[in-house]
Amino acid sequence: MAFYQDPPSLGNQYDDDRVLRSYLARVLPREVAASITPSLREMGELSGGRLYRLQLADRENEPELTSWDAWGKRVDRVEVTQLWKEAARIACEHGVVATAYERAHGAFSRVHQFALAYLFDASSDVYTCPLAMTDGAARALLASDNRALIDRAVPRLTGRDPARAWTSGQWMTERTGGSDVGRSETVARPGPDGAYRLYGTKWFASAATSEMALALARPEGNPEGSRGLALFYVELAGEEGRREGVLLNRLKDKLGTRKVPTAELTLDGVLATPVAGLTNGVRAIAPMLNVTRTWNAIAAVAGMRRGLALARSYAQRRALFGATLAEKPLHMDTLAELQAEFEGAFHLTFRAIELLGREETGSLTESEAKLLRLMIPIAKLTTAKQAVSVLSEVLEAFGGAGYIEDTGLPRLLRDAQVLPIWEGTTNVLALDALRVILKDGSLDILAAEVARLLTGVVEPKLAEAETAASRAVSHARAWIKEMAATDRPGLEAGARRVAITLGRALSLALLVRHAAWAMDRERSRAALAAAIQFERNGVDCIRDHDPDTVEALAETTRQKPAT
Ligand code: MFK
Repeated sequence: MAFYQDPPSLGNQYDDDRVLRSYLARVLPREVAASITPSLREMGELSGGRLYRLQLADRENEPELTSWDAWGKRVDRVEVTQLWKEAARIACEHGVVATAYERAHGAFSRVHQFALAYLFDASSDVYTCPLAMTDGAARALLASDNRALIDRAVPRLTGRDPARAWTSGQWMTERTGGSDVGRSETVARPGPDGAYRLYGTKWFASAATSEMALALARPEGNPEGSRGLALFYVELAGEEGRREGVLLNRLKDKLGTRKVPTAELTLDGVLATPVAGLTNGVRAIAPMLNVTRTWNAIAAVAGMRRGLALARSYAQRRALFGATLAEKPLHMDTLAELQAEFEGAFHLTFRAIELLGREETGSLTESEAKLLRLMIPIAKLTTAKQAVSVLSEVLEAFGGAGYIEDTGLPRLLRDAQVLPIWEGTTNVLALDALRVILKDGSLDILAAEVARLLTGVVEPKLAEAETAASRAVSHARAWIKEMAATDRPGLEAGARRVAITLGRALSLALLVRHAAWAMDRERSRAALAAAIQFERNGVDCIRDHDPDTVEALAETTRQKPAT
C-alpha cells in the first residue's frame, strides 16, 4: 500500500482554544460569559468548519479589477473573491464590528467583539482589513463630534444588516510614503459652492471596495507638515458603485494579503467633507489608528493560533523515525516555544482591548489612559514580529508541505509579513512609543502595572518569570533615563529594542498573573508552563549602545555602489 499523509484538520475553534476560554473565564462576569458563549461557539464552528473549507477551496482566486466596460466607459469595478463575499455577510450578521458599538455588556463588549474577530480572522482571508478600518472610521467619526457625519455613516458602519452595511477605507499613504504622512501631496480645494474636492494620489488604499473612506488632504493654502493636513470624509457609495472623481489605477501586486483589493487611486475632484476642521488631520485620524493597530495585534494573535492549531494536528498524524511528531522531544520543544509566544501575545493584546473598552465607556482613569496610549503601539509592534517568526517556524514544522501552496500553509506566513509593515512599521511605532514615554511619564505607569500584576503571586515556579519581567522594565527605565540625558542618537537607535522589551515584559507579567489564577481556579498547569517558557524564550532585548560599531556598519550602508 502506498503511503498518503493525512492532512491537518481543525475542530471548533472556540471549543479547542484553552487560552481564549480560560482568559474569558477570568475576566468576564459569569452572566456576561454565559450570554456571549453561544456567539463565540458559533463563530468557532464556522472558522474551523465551513469558512475554513471555503478558504481552502477559494485559494487560487483573487480580486479582479475591470477598468472599462465594453463600450469604453470607465467603470473601475472590483470583483472580490467568493470567500470575501461570504465573509462580509458573516462578519456583518455576527456583529464582528457591531458588537463593540451595541455595547450590550458595557466595557466588556470590546472583549466580546475582539474575541469574535480573533475567531473569525484566520478563516477570513484578511477580510479583517476592511473591518479594522470600518471600526476605526466609526471610532474617529464618533470622536469628531461631527453630528451630520455620525448620523449619516456610523449606523451603516456599525450595523448588522448586510444590505445596508458599509465598510470604510483609510486613505493616508501616498507616493511620499506611509510613515511621514505630513508629506502628503493631496490637495483639498473649495469650489464656488464651498464644497471641498480632493486632488492627488493615494498609493495604498486598502480594500478598494469600501463605501466610504477617511482621507488626509491639505486644504489649499495650508502650511506644510502634518498640522496643515485635514481629515476628510469621502462617500463612495454611488448608484453604480463608482464615484465621480476617483480613478482606480490598478490593484497592488503584493507578497501577501492577496485577497485584499489594495489599490492605487487618483483623486480627481472627488467631493469630500471636512470631519473636524481644516487642520490637524493626524490628530483627528489618531482614534482610527489606535483601533486599526489593535486589530493588527488581534490578527497577529489569530494567525499564530491558527498556525499552531494546524501544526499540532499535523504533529499527531505525522509519523517518522518510529513515532509521531507529537512524541518527538525536539519537535515538541520547538512547538512549546511558539505556543508561549502566542500566549504572551494573546494576553498583551486582550489587556489593551480591556482598556479600550473601558476608555469607550468612560471608566478609564487618567493613568490608565496613558497606559493604553503606550500599550497600543507596543502591542502592535511586538505581536506583529512574533507572528512573522512563529509562522515561519510553523511552516517548517510541516517540512516540505509547509512550502507547498495547495496545502494552504504558505499563505499564513505571507499574510503575517504585512503585520509589521502596515499601520506603522516596527521602527515608526517604536519611535511613537518613545515619544509618548518621554512626554508623559507613561513608562512609570507601565512599570506600576507590571508590579501590580505580579503582586500576590506566590507560586515558586513562577519566581524566575516574575523577576525577569520586573528586571526588564527596570532596565528599560534606567536605560532610557541615562540615554535621554547623555546620548539622544543612541536613544533613538535603541528604541525598537526598548519597545520590544517592554512588550515582552508586560506580556510575561500578564502570563504570570493568568497562570496563578488558572492554577488556583482551573487546576490547570498549562498557563504556568506558558509563562515559564516565555521567560526562557527571552525578555530583555536592550543592549548597551555601541556608537563605534554602529557607525562603522553605517559607513558600509552608506557606501556608494561600485560603477
Ligand atoms: C487586520 C488589521 C488590518 C489593518 C489594516 C489597515 C490597512 C491600512 C493600510 C494603511 O493605510 S497603512 C498606513 C499606515 N500609516 C500609519 O499608520 C502612519 C504611521 N506613522 C505614524 O504613526 C506617525 O507617528 C505619525 C503619522 C502619527 C506622525 O505624524 P506627525 O505629523 O509627526 O504627527 P505627531 O505630531 O506625532 O502627531 C500629531 C497629533 O496626533 C499629536 O497631537 P497634538 O496635535 O494634540 O499634539 C499627537 O499626539 C497625535 N497622535 C499621533 N499619533 C497618535 C496621536 N494621538 C493618539 N494616538 C496616536 N496613536
